[in-house]
Amino acid sequence: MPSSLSKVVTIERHILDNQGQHPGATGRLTSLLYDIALAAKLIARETTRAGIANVLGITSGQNVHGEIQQKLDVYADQVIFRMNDHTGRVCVMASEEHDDLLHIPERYPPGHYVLIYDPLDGSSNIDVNASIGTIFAIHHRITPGDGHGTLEDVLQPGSRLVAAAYVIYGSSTMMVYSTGQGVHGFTLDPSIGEFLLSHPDIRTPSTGKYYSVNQGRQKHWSRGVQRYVAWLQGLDDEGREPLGLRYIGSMIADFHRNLLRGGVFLYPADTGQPSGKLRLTYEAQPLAFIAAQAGGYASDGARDILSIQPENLHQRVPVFMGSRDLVEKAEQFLREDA
Ligand code: P6P
Repeated sequence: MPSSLSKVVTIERHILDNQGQHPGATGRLTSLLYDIALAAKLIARETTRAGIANVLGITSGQNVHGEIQQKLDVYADQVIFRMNDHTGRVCVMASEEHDDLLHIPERYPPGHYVLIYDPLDGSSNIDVNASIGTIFAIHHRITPGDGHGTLEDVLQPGSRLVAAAYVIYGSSTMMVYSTGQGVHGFTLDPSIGEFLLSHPDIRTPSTGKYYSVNQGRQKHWSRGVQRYVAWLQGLDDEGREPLGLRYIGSMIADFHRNLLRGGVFLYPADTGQPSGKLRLTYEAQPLAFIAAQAGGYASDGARDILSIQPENLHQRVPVFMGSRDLVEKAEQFLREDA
């Protein structure tokens, strides 16, 4: 085989190759991940031409959080639902853009998996051409029977995730996923419309070069968080070099850079946001799963995010995630401050 072909590993090929490590695998998860990749390609196509395809700008609507919906938010949300509502692989979905569960239409058979997603995270950055992302979390259904999924199927701890993925629409479009067998990155080759393996077995360094936080909210943080960030800046020790501050206000972009280079992303609780800003089920849990699979860690400041039992679909959670040493240091400062 020509050497150039031996390097062409598509998502489907990689998942199928990996599937061998899942005894009793049926191929349903492989197909579901492929459906997700197709949705990502459609969203990528719109994001890369947003400025000319009249999909820039805002809609007249707001989402459940009172956030103004960007046209691309609505498009991405609809694409993901429609790519998965008829396949017979999903029993229920949930999206950042909808208050309630998204049920499979009666004309289609419900499936086995639960799909929870943030269709376009960081969408307020669309009009300024900053990288944005889509986040997916996949659970097995836990309620008996083969009918429609329920809220119980959705509100599971991250430790039970079957798979998680994110797509980053940046200088290139990448899909990063894990099914519990490590973390693997694929780059979209627009000339053939396929995601090709570009970052096999991603491991995040145990410590890092960057910290990512909205420094502008410093006066609203707890004393423990303020002391932690001062530590990251080396302000407590003349002899220790500071980490670089990298924060572009789009979590997927900050998370992805830190995953590859080492670092910590934090969105802590503060006086204005007592539970932080980020949502547990479709932002913190999937990224915590991926961080852990890459050798990193994600905490709410006190405990592993993957151990948290969600109480409701849109609950928020403080987030410290990335290089294990840096996240455990945050827990130490917050414990001392408790
Ligand atoms: P702030 C985008 O709205 C988002 O959910 C994340 O992608 C991002 O990291 C964060 O909010 C930015 O929030 O308060 O710093 O503007």
